[in-house]
Amino acid sequence: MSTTNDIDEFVARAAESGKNATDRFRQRESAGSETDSVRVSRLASRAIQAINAVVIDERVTYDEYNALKTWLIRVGEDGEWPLFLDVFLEHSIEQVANEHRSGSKGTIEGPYYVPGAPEGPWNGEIPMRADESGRPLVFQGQVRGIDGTPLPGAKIEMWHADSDGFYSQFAPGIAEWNLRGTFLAGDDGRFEVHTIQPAPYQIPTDGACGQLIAAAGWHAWRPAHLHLKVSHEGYELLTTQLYFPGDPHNDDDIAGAVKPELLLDPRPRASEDGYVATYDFELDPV
Ligand code: MBD
Ligand code: FE
Repeated sequence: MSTTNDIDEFVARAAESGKNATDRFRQRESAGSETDSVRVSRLASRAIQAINAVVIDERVTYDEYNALKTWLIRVGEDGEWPLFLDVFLEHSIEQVANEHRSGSKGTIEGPYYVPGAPEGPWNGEIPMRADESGRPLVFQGQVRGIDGTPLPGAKIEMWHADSDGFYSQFAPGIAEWNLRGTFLAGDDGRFEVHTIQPAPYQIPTDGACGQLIAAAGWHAWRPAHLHLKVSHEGYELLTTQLYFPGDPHNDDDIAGAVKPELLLDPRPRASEDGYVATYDFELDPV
């Protein structure tokens, strides 16, 4: 049952997630690389022209222009630039970056990756709370090259939301590495990870992104997903997400990051509660 307190708590914790993503991004990315001025000029000119074309086309008013200024200032104040960009732009960046691949499909990384999650086995179980709620999920498969060669020792980094839709290190009050782990494939390239089914994710509703979504009458949902980075020396790193069939938002993910190849096919487990989902990764050689 949802009470007002639950909703207040959700809003408070979700709001911090956007802001924390800005702090994390700053820690990870140094000042930003030098970009050649010809390229800067070309990209900046085209982006500015594209927005000017919308203004002329749509007869944008001073009231609307001032609303835009107010909103852009707020995106920065709320620390939601990484959230906004990863939700509305990263899918195109990823499309361009990965068009050449013939192996498994990638999709966006999103704002909540943290490098260096502790390495298991721990009997294949991702770090989780003793009373972690959610349906048990066994995620298994094999990592291969695109020619079918198994890749022993391939690294599988996995991170995902809990059954309330919160990510550790971004929403407060969750143990540091909860539902974040690094796993190594065996000699045959096979891996098995025990976790719980994540909940669908709602973009924080009380910050600047939420304000835009509400003002536009959009919904704020991403379908439930597992985030993965799969890597092996000599192969291109694969950053991807996997989704669950039947999720109402698989067809209208606000982040535009679902692809048909990324849907799992979970089966009920024979003797225990929960599901098994099998997914094989094929990595492109560098
Ligand atoms: C997420 O969990 C996510 O994966 C993306 C892309 C954006 C916001 C939240
Ligand atoms: Fe996510």
